[in-house]
Amino acid sequence: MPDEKVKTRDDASRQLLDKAKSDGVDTAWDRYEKMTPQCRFGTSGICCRNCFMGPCRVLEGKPGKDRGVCGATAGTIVARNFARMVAAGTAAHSDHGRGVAQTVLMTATGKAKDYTIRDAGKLRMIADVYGLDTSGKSDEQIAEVVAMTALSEFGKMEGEQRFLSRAPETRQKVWRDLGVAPRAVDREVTEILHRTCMGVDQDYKSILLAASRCALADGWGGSMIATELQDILFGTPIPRRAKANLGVLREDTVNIIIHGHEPTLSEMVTLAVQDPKLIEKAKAAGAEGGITLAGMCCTANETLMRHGVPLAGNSMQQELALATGAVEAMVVDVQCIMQSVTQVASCYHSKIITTSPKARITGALHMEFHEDRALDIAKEIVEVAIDNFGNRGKVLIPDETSDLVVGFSHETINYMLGGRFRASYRPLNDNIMNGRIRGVVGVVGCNSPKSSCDAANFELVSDLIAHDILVVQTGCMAIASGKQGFMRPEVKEKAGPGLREICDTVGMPPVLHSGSCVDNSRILIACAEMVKEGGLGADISDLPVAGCAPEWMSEKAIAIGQYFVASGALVVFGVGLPITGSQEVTDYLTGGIEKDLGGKWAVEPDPKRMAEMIRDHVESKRDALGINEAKERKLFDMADRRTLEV
Ligand code: SF4
Ligand code: MSK
Repeated sequence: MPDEKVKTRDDASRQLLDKAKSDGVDTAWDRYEKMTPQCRFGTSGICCRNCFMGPCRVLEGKPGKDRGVCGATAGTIVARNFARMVAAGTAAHSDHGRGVAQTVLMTATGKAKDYTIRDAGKLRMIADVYGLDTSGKSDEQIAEVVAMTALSEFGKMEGEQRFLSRAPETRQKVWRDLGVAPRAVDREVTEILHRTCMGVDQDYKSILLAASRCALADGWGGSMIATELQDILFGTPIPRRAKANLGVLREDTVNIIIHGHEPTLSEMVTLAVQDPKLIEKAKAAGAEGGITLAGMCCTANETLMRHGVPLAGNSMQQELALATGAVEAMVVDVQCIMQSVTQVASCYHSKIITTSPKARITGALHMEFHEDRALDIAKEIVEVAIDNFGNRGKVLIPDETSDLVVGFSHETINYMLGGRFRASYRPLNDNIMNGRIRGVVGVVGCNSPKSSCDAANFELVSDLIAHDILVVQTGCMAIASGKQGFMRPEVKEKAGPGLREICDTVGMPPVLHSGSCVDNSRILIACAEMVKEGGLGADISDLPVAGCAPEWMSEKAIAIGQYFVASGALVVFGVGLPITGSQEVTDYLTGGIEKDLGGKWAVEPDPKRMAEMIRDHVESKRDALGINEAKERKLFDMADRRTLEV
């Protein structure tokens, strides 16, 4: 087993790994060790248990072992498993989006009194995208119709996802010509489950095209609905300063961690911890500093972007936060919550509070959240944490925090680059065209015990900004960069000369925090806007952009990767991809799909080589656009001057 230094690059995590060990607490790293070597049929995607004639584990190219009991080939099995991961990821993001739409509807109709419409401008913009008539209507009236329209996107009988209209027209045509323009979100998820049932779709390419359609229903459907309607309800993020890492917890306060994904509850907890009565109660319980609220995973990103709530950490720090012994309550909703949190919490005094009707954990305290009495429930949760303060034992809070500036929504980038009166992507496009910025790369996704946590992010981001590539981040990799100090404007000193000059002029860091996992849809919109602004080709596939997830683990990451590939981007994953059991699937996803959709997958576990691969891709796109040709300075003669229009 690797030592602590190899397990994680993060100092705070290393201190707590030592503490967990001396406290006799098992973490994901320990369990990973016990699981290794992991099953190669599973890691290469060739284990099928889609019916009970199996399970079947096939070996491509091994006569007699190369087909399942039903005759399914490795290609079919790998494609089916991949498509099911896409469907699961799409379902997770999209169910999140549906929940937000329901909250907007309840707010608009007065059934969720603790919420309000915070971004009326975005509300009207989305109404416009949906083609709704807003004249003479109040915000609440518009919000009701927008929410109903968004909800219909999940189960409508006819038509395509309405947000596809936000993509460049060339891209929309690619999707329609190939038959992958997504219809209702639920239909795409259901259809994948049907197609991959025993004895249905048995052509790897057909399955993978359906997976693309399903993934697009996530990126340009469910996730985009989540992002846009959250902005309407909670406000579109703007730049603000914050702090990151486990050092944000305090010995003299009641510490509450909000963990998961959906901000409907965490917004209310953010309000509840500001209640003077609850602060007094915490002080009376012996917490002289009051209450500290900190975030974990994507809930952290949501409340960080909108309120500056400090980041406790990313996915692999959830058990370590509890090992501080300083967490009175970890309040969780859905997604990326390890079942082990109750086990770790039982070694300390921490309470794990589950809140979603969809997600219970054996051993946790369940305090179900309902939007109609949102703030009251949030206050009850905070009271449970305060009452638990007296049970605290010995604590170890690492003295590790980093400053960061966050809140770079697509609108903010637009505004920062173009200014209030001419907000546009023109300056970004111009600076890409003149070469000061070589390209834009999204570094996103989870972390995992399969690689040294946060290490690949550090190598990759350092390399990309040093080579004048603007980095945009979401999810747990955004948190990694926050902890590593990449999101301070001063980091421009580590950027190449061109990017540094832009950062100086605009006053932004070279690494932009753009939000949570569903907020990858902000990156789709940014790409679409870059195309529409002009000068960088006619499609997203022409742009010098790429996406990568160096430490991914969740099915949601596969859905995100596939919707970026299907939108025309190169997507590079570290740690592996469960497709290697079939050469034809691997060849298609890492090559042939580019002809169909303009994007493709690549796998590269080494972050240095991943950076090189991405830079080569960015430069090849620049070459194809003709913007790498050195432009000679031309002195105009009289004939030239006559041709100039004045
Ligand atoms: Fe085996 Fe075919 Fe059943 Fe899969 S669907 S478990 S390959 S028999
Ligand atoms: S939280 S999906 S571990 S990024 Fe969105 Fe982090 Fe990955 Fe969960």
